[in-house]
Amino acid sequence: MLAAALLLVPAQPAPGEEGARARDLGVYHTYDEMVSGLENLTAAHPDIMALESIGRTYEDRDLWVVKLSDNVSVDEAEPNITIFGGIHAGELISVEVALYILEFLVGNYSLNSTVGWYVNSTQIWFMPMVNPDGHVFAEQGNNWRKNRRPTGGGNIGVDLNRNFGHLWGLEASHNPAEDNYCGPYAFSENETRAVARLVTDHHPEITISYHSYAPYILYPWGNSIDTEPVDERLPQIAWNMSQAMPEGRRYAPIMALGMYPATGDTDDWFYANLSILPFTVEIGTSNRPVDSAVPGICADNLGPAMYVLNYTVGSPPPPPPRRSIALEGPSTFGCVPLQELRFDFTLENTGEAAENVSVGIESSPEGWAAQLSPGSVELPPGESVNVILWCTVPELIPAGTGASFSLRAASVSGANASARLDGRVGTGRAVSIVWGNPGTLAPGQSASIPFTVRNNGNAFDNISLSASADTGWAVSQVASPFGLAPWTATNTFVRLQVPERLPPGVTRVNLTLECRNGDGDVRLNSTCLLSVETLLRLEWSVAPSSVVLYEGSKEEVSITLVNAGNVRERGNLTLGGDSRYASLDRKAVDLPPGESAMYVLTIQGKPGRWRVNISLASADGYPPRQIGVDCTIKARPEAPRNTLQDAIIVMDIVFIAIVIGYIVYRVKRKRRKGRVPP
Ligand code: 0X9
Ligand code: ZN
Repeated sequence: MLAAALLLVPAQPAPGEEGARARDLGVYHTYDEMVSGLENLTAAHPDIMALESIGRTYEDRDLWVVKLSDNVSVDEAEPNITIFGGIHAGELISVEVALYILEFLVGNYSLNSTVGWYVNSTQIWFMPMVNPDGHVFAEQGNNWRKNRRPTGGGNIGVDLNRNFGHLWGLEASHNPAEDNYCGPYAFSENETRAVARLVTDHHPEITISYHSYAPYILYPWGNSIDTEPVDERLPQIAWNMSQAMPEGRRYAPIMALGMYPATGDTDDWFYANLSILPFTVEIGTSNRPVDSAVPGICADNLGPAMYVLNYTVGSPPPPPPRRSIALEGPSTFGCVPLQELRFDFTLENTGEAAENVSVGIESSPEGWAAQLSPGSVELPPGESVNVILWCTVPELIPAGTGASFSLRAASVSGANASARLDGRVGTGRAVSIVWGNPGTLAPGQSASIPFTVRNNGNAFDNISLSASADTGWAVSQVASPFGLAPWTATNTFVRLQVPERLPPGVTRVNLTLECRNGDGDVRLNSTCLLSVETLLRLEWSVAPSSVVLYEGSKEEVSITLVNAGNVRERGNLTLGGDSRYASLDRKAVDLPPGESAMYVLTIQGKPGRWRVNISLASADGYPPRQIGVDCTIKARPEAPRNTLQDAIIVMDIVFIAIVIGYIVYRVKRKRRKGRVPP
């Protein structure tokens, strides 16, 4: 604004120039100063300003017009507004107000969003000095109103504000000598034709023509011939323009006719022919207020001009809500291989609208498989959510390796935020033991239990192992300490003496390895569950399998014992059952697995059937196992008899029986004969 104003500071007259032609106008612009000021301002703001001449005057001056708009080189479909000043030559303040409004808009274009909105959404045409010939004549100290074209009879000048075509000449002077001479015919003047072309070409919705002086804001009609009511918007806008001025210094909004009737002015023609809403602002109380009053007068007139812009395009749309998100979290970390990492980040919506945010992660180096939760979230303004980064440190990673995570949060709206987390892998020690399968062990076995020691850490480890088993079990050998490079493994074994005597069946035993590293820290205890099967299987074989003998004779039975189990069998054979006629040649048993021994069972005795039990009474507490042997002892047989002797014996018996039968018969007859009859 200040810069813009400086561009328009009037220059001192060049040395040698005629003072009469270029009198110092103080804060007021001469035509030349205005032209160079507009050229400078346009050069400084070529994006929004275009300076063009829309015609030339009788004295061959350019009629300058500035177009102010975005895309200034393009005629856009935006509302047009036209601002005029200096139609009447001596009304110097009217040029200053028009220039001031231009400077204000240009200077605040990129500083004030409302000004930016007005400039961007309209095309504003400034013609600050419609009557340059008259102005230059006034600059020379002359009291002048009209232009400077000779009109015959030694007269000069036409009142441009009487030369427009609506009801031309009806309420204006036809005397060329007079100040309000309307000219020989409508639009007889270059200036009025240029203005007519300008508004016809761009058809502004509203125009403001600055004049001085009377503190009025005028709207049509300005003549007394048109009697139909005007568009009701005219008095409303004029009223509001007035209200936009500082209280106490407001110009009265009245119909122009109320000032005085006249025809041929700009506004009646604009309104009648183009339906433009035209306003004439009669500035203040002087055509040329003292220099010191000029800035205040210009500022007072800013409000009505801004109101007109606002009326035309409204207020700027509210700025879009501020979009911003923030992502905060830790920035450094340390870790060891295989460590489960978790980091908490806070994602906050620091803007003014809901954000649909996705969070992504990149790991360097790759392979850390970092994950985020949640990956996307709907966040109302002002709210925040916890975003968790999960990651397992890779196993095979040397100490000192650097790693970094780049988190990037991006909203659908375009807001974004990022966070970075840098870390370093430290020394991590990890040892694992994997047991081989020792199978089922046997009692007394000297067993090798295989296992693998693996260094899963990223440091060299001196491994020392010590093994222990359940009470009574001897660990006879374990590998001496050995070095284990990172991520390597060693296969080794522990030797174990299985006790000889275990209860029959399966015995389970824990074998525990304690694994230490070089620092002596216990790193690992690993236990293997071993199974030992104690198999008792004594197989008896007896030959012959059943024994028959005669009393008085002796029979020997061969008893073979086979140890088909997996434990040594020790003890004594004992005889049980009907064992009084049986005896063993020996009793002691001591049979390693797989071996056999033979015993002799001798049977001798009285006739009968006898079952002899032979059982092993275990010296080791195993249950007795037995077998039975069936023995039959028969009586000694008599001398052999012949059949004749047997027949004689039978005949003897038959004879005796007959004799006895006869005697019995005889006795019974004698008793019957001696009886006396009754
Ligand atoms: O007479 C004019 O042209 C204007 N006033 S000035 O003092 N600046 O000369 C007023 C024009 C307003 N229109 C009508 N009153 N018709
Ligand atoms: Zn005027």
